Amino acid sequence: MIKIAVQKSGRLSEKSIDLLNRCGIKVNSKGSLKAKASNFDLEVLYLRDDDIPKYVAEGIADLGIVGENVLQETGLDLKTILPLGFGKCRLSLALPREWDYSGINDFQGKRIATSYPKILKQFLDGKGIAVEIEEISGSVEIAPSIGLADGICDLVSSGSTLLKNGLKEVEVLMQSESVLIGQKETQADKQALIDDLLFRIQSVLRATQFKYILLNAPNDKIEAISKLLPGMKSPTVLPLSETGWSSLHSVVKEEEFWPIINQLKNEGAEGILVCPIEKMIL
Ligand code: PRT
Ligand code: ZN
Repeated sequence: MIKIAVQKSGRLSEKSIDLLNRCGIKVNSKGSLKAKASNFDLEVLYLRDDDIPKYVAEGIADLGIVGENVLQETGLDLKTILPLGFGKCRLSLALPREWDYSGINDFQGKRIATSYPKILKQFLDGKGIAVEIEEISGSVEIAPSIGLADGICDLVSSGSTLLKNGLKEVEVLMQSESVLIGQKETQADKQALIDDLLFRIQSVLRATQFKYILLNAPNDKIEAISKLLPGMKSPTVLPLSETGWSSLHSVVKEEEFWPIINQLKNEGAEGILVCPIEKMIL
């Protein structure tokens, strides 16, 4: 049995469980602090995100899903196995909107409120800036307006929280997303299960980047269209019942699809369908 630690309730909870579900692993996520999967040798531990790296470092959990921001703040020597693509945000310094910001030296000697004192100190030390750090665990964005600090260092995604609190983002310390973490040295008897889970996660993540594409084209254009849509090995070409026409099936990266759409149409492609892929095994 392997154990994976995920956030109990918060921004990463639902997506973490959803990822396991999409890997075909059925796990009850309601109410309890731990739950065994019904069809995989896996136990899920539901924890506060800040505690997840420590549980993995101490071997209580073999794997964990956590934001890179939290992992870096704990400073623990763990292995980042895979970026998972959700929970994207950045850790930034922000100042009151009216501040006429001229550069990082503006922070010299100032008071900064944050829940990320280690990352902040490391960043500013590297730039020769000394500040007074007010460590607080939540509602960081109100610190300047209540006189607790001159500025803040906090996570930003849309930027609307900063805006609502009269603040502006002036420096980005790090970009972050959720990652799968593990120990540097895995226990040998667990490696096969971990590899199985990783294989499933990679198949699911890969599938989200690709689309299945089907189109109809005149037979004399199939070669040119195949060059635009090479797919995993080569496209599937099936004859249509209408003479002289074929249906071509392939896979394409989502971001590559839009730039080639006009070329496909110019080559005579018609009836183009683009569908999601659930799992993709190379
Ligand atoms: O209870 P527990 O300790 O487990 O949860 P938590 O309250 O510490 O964390 P939670 O659930 O808020 O966030 C979990 C993880 O989600 C973080 O560690 C990040 O890796 C990731 N994440 C992604 C974010 C955001 N985006 C985010 N926007 N975490 C927090 N925020 C907050 C930010 O602190 C600020 O208050 O959202 C606000 C800013 O959002 P915008 O959209 O207004 O810019
Ligand atoms: Zn937390």
